[in-house]
Amino acid sequence: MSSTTDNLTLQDLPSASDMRVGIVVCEWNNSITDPLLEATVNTLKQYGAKPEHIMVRTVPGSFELIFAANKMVKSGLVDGVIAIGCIIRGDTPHFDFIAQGCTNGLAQLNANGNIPVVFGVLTTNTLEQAQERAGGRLGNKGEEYALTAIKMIDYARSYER
Ligand code: DLZ
Repeated sequence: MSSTTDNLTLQDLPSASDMRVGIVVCEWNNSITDPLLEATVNTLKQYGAKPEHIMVRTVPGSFELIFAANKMVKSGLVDGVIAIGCIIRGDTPHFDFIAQGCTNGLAQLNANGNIPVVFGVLTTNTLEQAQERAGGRLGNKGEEYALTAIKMIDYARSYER
């Protein structure tokens, strides 16, 4: 089974003990988004985040992540936002529109907001591919989302120090 350390270095990772992290998670494909959320929260705690500093909000689908993440960014309540969703290709072009809209929307937020937005959206051809990345053969991407948030919050703070 692969792990986050295959993709990310854990060297010099800062403590998350003073970080407030917002998570927006989708109801769609919740058999995937639930384990992604769980791994994200557990990893944040493992690196020192206080449970009371982790704000979790739920939205219907990945298209709603844009609005919800934007609200969180502007709230001033958190230092970084993780958007978690899972879009699985179906028989119609809907997949492409939602995946593209969601990706572009979150990318815009990430580029233009004052705090980082982590793209925790799986886009897969099959449910099986998503399962492999949500606690299956390829690990749980939620760990990567948490570590990325910690790294990016620290990066943002480097401009304030
Ligand atoms: C409509 C739809 C479809 C077909 N597939 C997904 C999906 O695979 N993953 C997901 O997160 N959401 C999906 N949705 C719902 C849309 O994201 C959105 O909630 C609706 O279009 C209403 O805006």
